[in-house]
Amino acid sequence: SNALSRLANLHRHFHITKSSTKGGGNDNATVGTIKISQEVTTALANGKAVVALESTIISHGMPYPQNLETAKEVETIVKEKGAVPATIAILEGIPCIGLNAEELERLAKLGTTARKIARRDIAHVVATRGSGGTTVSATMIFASMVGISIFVTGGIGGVHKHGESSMDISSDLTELGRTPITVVSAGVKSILDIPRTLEYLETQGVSVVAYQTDDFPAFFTEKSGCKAPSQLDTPEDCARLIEVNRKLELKSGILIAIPIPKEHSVSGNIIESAIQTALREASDKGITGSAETPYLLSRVNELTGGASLESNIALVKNNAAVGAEIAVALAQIQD
Ligand code: PSU
Ligand code: MN
Repeated sequence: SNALSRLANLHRHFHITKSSTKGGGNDNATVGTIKISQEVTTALANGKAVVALESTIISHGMPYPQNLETAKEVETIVKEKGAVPATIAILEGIPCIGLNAEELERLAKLGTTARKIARRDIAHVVATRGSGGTTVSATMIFASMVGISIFVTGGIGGVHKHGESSMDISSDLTELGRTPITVVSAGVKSILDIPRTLEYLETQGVSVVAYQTDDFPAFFTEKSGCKAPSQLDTPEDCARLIEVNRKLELKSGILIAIPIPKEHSVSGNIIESAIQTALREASDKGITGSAETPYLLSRVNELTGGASLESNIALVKNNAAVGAEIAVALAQIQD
């Protein structure tokens, strides 16, 4: 199968440690090692559905202990839907595909003292034997390396407000343009410039699909007011799109945006005023670059009295359920 040949290919480039029980150090002899858990290795070898999960959401996206609880619940949801979860992170310089309970807890407790690892940070974190959560861009890279096609998160990065002058455009968007992974998210937060984010995704050639809606979702709210470029309504239709993208070797990514379930959405006014306050504070304090998104997330949570965190958790779980359904449908087509 496709996954098998990928794994075989990976063996030629990396020393793969399949054990999932020990964290293990990283000396020069093992730089280049990628650790894939036994469960994930078996699933990939057998063409079973696998869902990758990012880990910056654990280290920088949510406070402890909600981050750990959510990470575990998301893995459980993926399993209940019949897929194998593969949370991806770098621990002591080793990229890990599939974390065990101890590793997950270690990362959750590190919180923002962990590195926030985007594409540009990977080599430095591995070389210096650091630990951290992988953002959407870095998680896509590792998922792609081992042959995982689908990856679930809460929200992706985008073009920041005033990004047209600051040039703060998340590397998530360029990664989606160059790596053939399907990212399942609840759209893009209105802490970002949503219309410009959609323009930039078009420039990058990313296939953007809204799920069961024609309005691109805005994370905390179901609608952004921006029309999505395309719509699909079932896991099977999404799986077919992914398979076509692969067969045509387009080599670009797919973004599937799932609206937050109505009962968990935050009132548009409450969230907008919290976002405006947080943006003003970030600007006053000179918080920019990779520190900006984590700052805004935690301030918005404080300003909404925890309501935004509750919504965030609910939408991630919903994305995990739909993402796993798509992964299962994809494994069936590829049989
Ligand atoms: N948006 C969220 N929660 C998150 C992130 C974004 O609602 O945790 C994280 C993701 O890991 C995403 C990263 O890939 O922030 C984007 O960061 P930046 O804007 O610095 O590119
Ligand atoms: Mn940035």
